[in-house]
Amino acid sequence: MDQNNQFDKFERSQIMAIAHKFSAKRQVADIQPFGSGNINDTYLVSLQESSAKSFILQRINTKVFREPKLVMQNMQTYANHVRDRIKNSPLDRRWDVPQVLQTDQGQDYWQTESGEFWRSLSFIADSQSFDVMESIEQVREVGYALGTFHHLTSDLAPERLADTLEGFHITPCYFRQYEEVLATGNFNRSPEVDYCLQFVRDRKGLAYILEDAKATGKLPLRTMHGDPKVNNILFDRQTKLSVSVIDLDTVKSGLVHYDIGDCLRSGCNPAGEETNQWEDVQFDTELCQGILQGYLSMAQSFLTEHDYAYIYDAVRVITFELGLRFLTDYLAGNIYFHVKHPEHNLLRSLVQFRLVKSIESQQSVINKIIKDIR
Ligand code: ADP
Ligand code: GN1
Ligand code: MG
Repeated sequence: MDQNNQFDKFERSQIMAIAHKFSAKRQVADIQPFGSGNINDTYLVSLQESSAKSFILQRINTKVFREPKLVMQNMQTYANHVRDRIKNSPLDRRWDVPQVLQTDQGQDYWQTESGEFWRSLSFIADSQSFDVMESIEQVREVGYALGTFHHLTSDLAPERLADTLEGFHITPCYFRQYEEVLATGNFNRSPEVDYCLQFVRDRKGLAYILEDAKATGKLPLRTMHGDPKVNNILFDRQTKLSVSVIDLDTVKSGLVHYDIGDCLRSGCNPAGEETNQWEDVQFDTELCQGILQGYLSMAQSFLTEHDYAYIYDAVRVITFELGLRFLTDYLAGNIYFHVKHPEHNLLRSLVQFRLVKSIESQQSVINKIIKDIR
């Protein structure tokens, strides 16, 4: 984990004051930028009473989530559903859901005069996240965590969830946005940019595979997480088991294949999506097997024949989609994802495209893993 949202003294005192609104009148001792999310600004708040628990404070990125109140509404719907489900049929191990904390005025968010939208969440005790997977045991746990999320929401009707981010994971929509930015011609050319443009030209058809399967009824709409990359899964520091899936802003109606693909593309890239060595990026099929073993231990009961048939496509499509999103953001001037330098999104897109190539070159191995594991 790194800390990408640095802040100055003035901002610090303002954030301390906001943290205090969620602290149930206890004194705030410190706030620190936390985690390595690309969208929201996240802080860990510690309190002066040594026995009091730290909590998470987040400034929601309202350029991305235009209706943050709907995000909070979905979080409550999700949390209530999972709490009831676990009460009625308990899991055989620890599983936590972040709780939304209230302000001293009883609201589940705080809006500043300038329109910033803040919320607080309980810190999942004794937990940590990892940007890159370190072992086969760990990836099995990542798979288990996503399987548990899908298992616990398999009876949460997706219509009960609001659409918090229109067009999210509809790959053809990203393609349209890319073409619009391209048409402006308002960006610098370089050998890397030309490589990416050619890469996208060669794979246009990829954008339609999952959406066509949805349109023809092969893949149904379900409740999806939307963003189950590995650092959105928390591990217990002692037992090393996964204990929670966080970053619930994009829980909504969609294809679980985008989740399966996202979990695989982020978990099976040992170099990590932030590497500078993009030419060395590889999709590791042993890790893929581990994730799928963990996932299917929870998901086997509700997956259909069609679901299995589209797993390979899911990982290829979502990896391509993310590369396309990074590339579009680079060409548009870095307006969506947090970046640390101007070429950051271009580099990220090269990493994802290299991963797509590696996935494609191992198609038969990946399909055999899927076939053997069922
Ligand atoms: P973003 O949408 O920017 O990715 P996240 O909600 O994923 O924001 O939070 C960023 C990071 O903060 C996570 O990867 C995780 O390390 C940490 N984090 C967020 N919520 C919690 C929580 N409730 N308990 C513990 N850690 C958390
Ligand atoms: C963003 O918020 P974070 O960092 O967990 C993005 C995902 C991307 C991911 C790539 C709402 O996730 O879709 O896959 O970056 N989230 C949103 O790292 O766009
Ligand atoms: Mg996140």
